[in-house]
Amino acid sequence: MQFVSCFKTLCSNKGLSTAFLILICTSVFLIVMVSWLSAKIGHIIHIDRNLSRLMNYNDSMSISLVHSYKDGLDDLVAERKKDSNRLSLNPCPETPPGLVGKLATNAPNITSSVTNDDSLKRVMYGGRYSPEDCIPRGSTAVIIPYRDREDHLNILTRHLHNILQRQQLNYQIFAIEMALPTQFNRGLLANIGFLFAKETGDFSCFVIHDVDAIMMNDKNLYRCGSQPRHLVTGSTKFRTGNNEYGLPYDSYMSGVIALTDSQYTKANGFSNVYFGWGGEDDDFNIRVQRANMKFERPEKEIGIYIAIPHETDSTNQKNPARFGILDVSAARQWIEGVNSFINNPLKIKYKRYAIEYRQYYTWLLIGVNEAAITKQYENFLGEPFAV
Ligand code: BGN
Repeated sequence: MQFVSCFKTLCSNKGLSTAFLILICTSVFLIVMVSWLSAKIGHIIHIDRNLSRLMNYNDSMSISLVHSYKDGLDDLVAERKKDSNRLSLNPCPETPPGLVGKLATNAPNITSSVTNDDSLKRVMYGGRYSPEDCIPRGSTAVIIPYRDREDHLNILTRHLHNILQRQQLNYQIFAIEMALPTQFNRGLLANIGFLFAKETGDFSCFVIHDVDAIMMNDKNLYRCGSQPRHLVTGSTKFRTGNNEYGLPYDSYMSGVIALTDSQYTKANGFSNVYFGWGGEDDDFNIRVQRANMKFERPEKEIGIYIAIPHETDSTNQKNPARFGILDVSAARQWIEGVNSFINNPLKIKYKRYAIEYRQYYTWLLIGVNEAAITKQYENFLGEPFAV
């Protein structure tokens, strides 16, 4: 009662009611400001925590640039929300229902950089996707080591988003670029990409993917198996006579491969000492065999790829030392590989110059010192190298 009479007095007095109004407005303003600020501070703390997690990962690396990190985190939150909604969903079917099989060579994603495809609208920043209507059977990290081929990367990533969504996969695409002036080193970038992907998410399958390999049959599922998988049964890169899709030799295990964490780790990943073109893939195949595993391929008509034609890259010259390096592959297998970036007396130093959560892929720019690495392993590089 006392409160009501007090209110009446306030309203009847013009000066007092203005003061009362100002008081209410200020309080509302303060409440809004405090909630906004605490949300903002929460976000900043969230970013800091994640950054320090990245920075502690390897004491020999440093981050000089970190872009779009906030966007990545926003998506992550959205993803988590989706996850909790998904709990009431059924697992995705063993065979995804929307697959069409062999693709037409003139499919738009293959020939140009499509921007209005519906699948692209569903991609989350950093090139991530998770099916909305079923629980995916595992999740795949696609790792693309490359340099200076943005045009190919744009075609490939758009194409992959289109197909991997039809395959009902939970996936993220990582593009791992080697900074100049070092010669390109595909094996080393694959290892760093593998470790980065493991740090980023919980992946059950890791696909190491050439930047110019365009999958031509969507039944080629980007999932792992009980053995490492070579997903290429033929490519236009190795066209022979009337055979549109060929392989250069039977033990060729390159282009696109899929391994679980334990398969990749058991082989100790790729060798890190192949700078320039050639050899690292043959070495990896031998590593897999020495670790008592064997690559398997899908059926012939399923593993077909178009290779995007390109000029020879001046910073990926044929490596004349590759024959000698391959000769002593066995001596190096357990002393250098993916373990070179974790706990190893002969740890390889590298720098993460940049991490960007781009629209269609997560981009990592890596710097290494070629001379230092070569010196580090000089006794394990075979004869011709010494010449
Ligand atoms: C091979 C290369 C592979 C390459 C294929 C297909 C070597 C090692 C020689 C000891 N291997 O000749 O790296 O993927 O051609 O182009 O050079």
